[in-house]
Amino acid sequence: MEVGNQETKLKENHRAAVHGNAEDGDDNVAPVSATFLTAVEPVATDRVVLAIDLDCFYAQVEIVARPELEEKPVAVTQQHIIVTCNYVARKFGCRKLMNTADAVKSCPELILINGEDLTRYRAANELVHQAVRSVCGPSTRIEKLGLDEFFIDATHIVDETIKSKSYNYNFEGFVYPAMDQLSEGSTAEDVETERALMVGSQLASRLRSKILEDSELTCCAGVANNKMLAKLAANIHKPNSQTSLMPGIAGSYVSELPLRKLPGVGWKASYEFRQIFGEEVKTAGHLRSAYNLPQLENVLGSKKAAWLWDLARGEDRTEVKNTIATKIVSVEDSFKSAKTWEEVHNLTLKLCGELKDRLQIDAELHPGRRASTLRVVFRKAKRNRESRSTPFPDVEVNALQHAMIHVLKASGIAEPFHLTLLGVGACNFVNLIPQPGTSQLMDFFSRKPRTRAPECPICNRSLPGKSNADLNQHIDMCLEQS
Ligand code: TTP
Ligand code: MG
Repeated sequence: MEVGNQETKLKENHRAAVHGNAEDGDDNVAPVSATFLTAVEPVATDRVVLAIDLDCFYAQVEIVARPELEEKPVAVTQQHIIVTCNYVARKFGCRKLMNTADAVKSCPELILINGEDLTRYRAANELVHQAVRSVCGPSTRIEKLGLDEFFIDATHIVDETIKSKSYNYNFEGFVYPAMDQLSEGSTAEDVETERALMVGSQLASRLRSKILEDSELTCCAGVANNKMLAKLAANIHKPNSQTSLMPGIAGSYVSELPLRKLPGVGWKASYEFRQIFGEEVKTAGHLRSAYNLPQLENVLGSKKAAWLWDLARGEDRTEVKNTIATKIVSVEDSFKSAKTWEEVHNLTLKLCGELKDRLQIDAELHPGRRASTLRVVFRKAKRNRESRSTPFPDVEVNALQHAMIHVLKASGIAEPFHLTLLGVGACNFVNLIPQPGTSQLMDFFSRKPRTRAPECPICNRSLPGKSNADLNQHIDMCLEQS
């Protein structure tokens, strides 16, 4: 069971020993906490990274579409290979990348589904991505790896949650190592790190619930101080679970792993390592006892040696890359009623200031992209929300506000108002950084953004040849539905 003795013990331990009480307003960290007897070389702990890995992804997508398959063994095939199978089939010995004939031999009841058309899996991936984005907000780095894995740099969310004291004193899901391997006596820094991971585990739990709610898909999550450890942590308890990996134990946990199991070490590299290091060097621990960094550099060259050396110690400084751009950056505010232009003026000023801040963050996350459309949303009294768009002005508060008010006036809004919601957003981003070998290079030199059909920022559909009014109507419809 996921929430068991281990968690209860941790709750008690943390409540009693780690941080005092969130409500008592005491920021001081208690000096005594849980730490690990077997700790070796602690890893850098300044970040909180989450890894999300969907369970038997293609098989789950198929089962969601055909719920009658849920209790049955199901495998998805591509060219006579099982690319994945559900956990019912795994109980019968079916495995990923097994030959279909062998899989059927070990499980004659196995239901085979052709998974060569990826459309459904891509759509499910997008749903999951939207769910992750909606929980983490627009300024969080989210990196997509393949169709079923995501890394999230949760550092700033965790920091803010701790600052606002809006967290509980319990880890969600499993913690590695189990409580009986913990002992007393850690530094204030360890306590801070544990607290950050604990808050990260609560975020991971919210993410998993949201993913399930929006896509009906279960997943595993790992919570740790870097990408590599988060990915390893996600694999500790499968399926439909989450695990937080404590930094004190990370080095010794990684030591036990065969080199092939280190994230990023494929078959080719592990074969090469066997040739170079010999049969005795099976695990990361073996490697660390047999070589030091300069020796490793001698045999692998400096770049590869540095990479493997870090991996073998559970260290990973690589950033979570923001591979998925948000389609719309927006802010909105609802209120009882705004009745005058003066009130609208103040509200729009505030919103445009916030939008500018968000766009500055967006510019850091996606250097070179620029919004081409400003979208204004409003609601009159209890009516449905309406939206209008206009070409995007400068990213300056006054220019944004001027454009926003212009749009509101043009939409026929006039005193006496009864506005209950106002919002403003930037969308239809175009990339001004040239992609070598594409027509964008020419666009860049002529300083013009690439022209393309406008896209609905909600459903992402391309809407060529639509008038502004049609576009607005389409987006309103999507907003309503979403
Ligand atoms: P994985 O995450 O490796 O596996 P999984 O999600 O099916 O199962 P698990 O519960 O162990 O995480 O791969 C994700 C999807 O990628 C998988 O559902 C099918 C597809 N896939 C391929 O297309 N080719 C492959 O070689 C593998 C391993 C997976
Ligand atoms: Mg998976």
